[in-house]
Amino acid sequence: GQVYKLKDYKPTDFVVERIDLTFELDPSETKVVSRVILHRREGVAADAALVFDGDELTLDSVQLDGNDIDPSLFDVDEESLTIRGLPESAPFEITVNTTLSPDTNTKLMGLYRTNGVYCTQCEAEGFRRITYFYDRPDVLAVYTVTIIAAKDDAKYLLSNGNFLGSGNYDEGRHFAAWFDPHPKPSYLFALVGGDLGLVEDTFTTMSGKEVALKIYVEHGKEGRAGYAMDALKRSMKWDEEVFGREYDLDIFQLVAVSDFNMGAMENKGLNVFNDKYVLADPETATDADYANIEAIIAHEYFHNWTGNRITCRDWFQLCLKEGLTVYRDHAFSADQRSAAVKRIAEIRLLKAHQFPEDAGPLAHPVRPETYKEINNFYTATVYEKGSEVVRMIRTILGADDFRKGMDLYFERHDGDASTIEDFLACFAEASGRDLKQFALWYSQAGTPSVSVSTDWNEAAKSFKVTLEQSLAPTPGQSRKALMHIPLAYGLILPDGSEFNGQPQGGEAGNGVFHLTKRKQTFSFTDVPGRPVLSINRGFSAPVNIAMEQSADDLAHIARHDSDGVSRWQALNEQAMRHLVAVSKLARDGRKLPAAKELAKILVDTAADESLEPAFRAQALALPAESDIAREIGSNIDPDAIHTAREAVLSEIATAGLAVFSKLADRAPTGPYSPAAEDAGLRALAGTALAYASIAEAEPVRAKAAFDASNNMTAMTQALQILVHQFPGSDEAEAALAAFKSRFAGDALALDKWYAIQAMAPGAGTSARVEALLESPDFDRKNPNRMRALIGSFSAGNPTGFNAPDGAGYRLLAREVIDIDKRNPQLAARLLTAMRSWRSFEPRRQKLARQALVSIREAGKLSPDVGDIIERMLA
Ligand code: DPP
Ligand code: ZN
Repeated sequence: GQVYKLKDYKPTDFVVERIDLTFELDPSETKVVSRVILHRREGVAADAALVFDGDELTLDSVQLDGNDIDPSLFDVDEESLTIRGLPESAPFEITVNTTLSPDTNTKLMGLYRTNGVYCTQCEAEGFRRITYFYDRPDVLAVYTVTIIAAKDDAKYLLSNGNFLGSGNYDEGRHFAAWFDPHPKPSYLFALVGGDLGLVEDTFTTMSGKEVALKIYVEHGKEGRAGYAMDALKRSMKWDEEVFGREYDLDIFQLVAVSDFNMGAMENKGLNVFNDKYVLADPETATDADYANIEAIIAHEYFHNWTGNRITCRDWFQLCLKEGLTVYRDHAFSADQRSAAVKRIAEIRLLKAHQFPEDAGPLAHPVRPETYKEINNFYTATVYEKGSEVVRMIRTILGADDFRKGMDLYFERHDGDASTIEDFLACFAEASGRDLKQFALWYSQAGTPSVSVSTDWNEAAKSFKVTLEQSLAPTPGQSRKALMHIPLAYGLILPDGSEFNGQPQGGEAGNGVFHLTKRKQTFSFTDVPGRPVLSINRGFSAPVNIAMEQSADDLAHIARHDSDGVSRWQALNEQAMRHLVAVSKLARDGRKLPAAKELAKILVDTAADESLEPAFRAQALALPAESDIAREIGSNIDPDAIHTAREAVLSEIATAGLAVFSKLADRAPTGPYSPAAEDAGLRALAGTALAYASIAEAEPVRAKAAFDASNNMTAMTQALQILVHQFPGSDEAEAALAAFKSRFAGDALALDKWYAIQAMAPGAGTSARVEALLESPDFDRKNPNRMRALIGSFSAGNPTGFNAPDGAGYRLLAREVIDIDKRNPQLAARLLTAMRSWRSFEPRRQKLARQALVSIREAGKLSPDVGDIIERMLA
């Protein structure tokens, strides 16, 4: 396939002025008429042809200013429509007539049907599956859309922008028309047609304009849209208060659909959502679901400014809108909930998903410089690391200059298709800082390492901190330049207070070391007593820290750091060290030492009523098996890690049984509220229930909790304990059966039932997954269901997926090959679960390679899967 390169960017030869679309919806023969007004860009040769993108289209006819174009003047191939002989300077109109079959569109890109509802997904390159057009983000146009459909097939006919009107069309059909005054790229186009339930509200913007808010869901699910509506209104208010951004249409619509490749899509004024991120009630959604809904509703809404009003010049700039919008949704969630607990969850997620990506064959810069298939770049690096980079800009500039830079960005680039250079220039200008070295965060892949050493001179009362940075080669980047790494720090004195003196040796204002050279030493004088260094506080930079720090020093940080996130980091670090050490011993078949100290500090934390319950739950959640594997880095034996981690869990559980059995009963008892406080109590109760069950080695307590549960959070906590810790027990099987019959017909709830079973540890799980795949109600076409079963198994079950006989790898390979025929984007995404295959011990590596090779040899692969396979095997 073709390789696209950032440096090859070139504007189009023709400029689009406006586009009018008419759809006659039909399940198998939808007619699309696209009328586009264009003119030749100044300086473009008079004989330059117009080349529109297209993909799997049936072209019926094409006209120039209303007359059929002579066949000698246009060509159609697999991916384009080329028209020659166009006017030299005058504007002209091209009309393209295409026919589509939404019912057979299984890629879920372009116009498709889900549960009888017509819907579109155009990002990144889906619009070219609707009509021939300049399907690229730098072509902005004003859209008018008319939709015609049978009344009984599609009651609501929706598109972007403001409503123009509707009425009867002909026998049994009606129409609706929409006009979006904001010029937009084609990837933000959307259309929905269907018979849906509607939930309505309004929002009054800061300038007093009333906006109609409409959420469309499947009939019967209206009662589950309330939380999403509430989150939407809070998002709209927050963006006004924190970023000064006001909504800009008369109406904001959101449609929940059950078959969707992504989480959601920010189409202008008409967001389309995976229903998993809209629908919630206490009976069917967990606290985590509520938090995700809040975050994703906010994320898509915030795109209205960071993404839609200011969009990307090309897909290399994807992080311009995604990294920035993730940063904004993180800030929103932090304001709505406990900021420390939210940050801890972000750090966990970044390390679990982005760090392994950056350390393996799929590593790429936050702004990639080449791609073969853009769908494969909606990654943790572009999103999560992209957000961290924006967060670092704020750390370096401070809150005030950061806001000034954002204001300037909005003011200067409103209506533009922009670049990272444009974005950075606003911050440089607003703050007077040179961000050239900092910009390397966008172009250099890989997670930097910073080694830290300290030197305390008791006689001189001086303390030195030496920092040294390095960055390993990544695919296509063998040499790396030195980066600007902002490391927040604190010096904690023996009495727990903080030392405030400023160091010599480099820039270090506001509690941040600015590491800009390979090696730098920061020297503090007049320090009253030996301080403990708390480094990379709050994870100010997404780096690996290498530092010899004693257990006592870590415990000192965990007890005294003024920053809650740092206290968690210290506890987590202590747990991680122990787990890595015992995992290596287990791999070598050696006896495992006790975890007394770790158990004590964790049990003390659990019992400490001065700490937030959610924080205690995070502290008690040991690093996952995959986190330990990442830390070990090579020659990984997942079974050894599992054995070692289970032993540690059991020791903590036994040491703290009295505390845990008390906490397990402390979930809130009143009516369910998804608010952070109650969710925190439930998280702690669930964690405590798990520990207590381990200590007791009996499923009775968890089964009682399952039977007594009156919300999905408590229910899945108990179910998971039963299925993972007591597999095959009568209690586990009874709970699974009860769950399944209670939620039969509720796809989102059943997804949890599949996921919990798929993540049950042990080599036996692949047989269970095989059996579940064959169950009669298993819908292979639904992406949520495939992710729940195959995705949870391959990405969330280290011992099951990496079973020593290779059965897990073979299962995934077979499914990827099969899914690829219908939905390449989903197939490629599921396949990335194998990105760290080279870090396993030799036997598993060999089996993993065989599975990957079997995909490569399977015949015709999609560009999506082909690209991932090629990079993973390179
Ligand atoms: N819908 C995806 C997101 O919002 C892609 N834009 O991140
Ligand atoms: Zn986004």
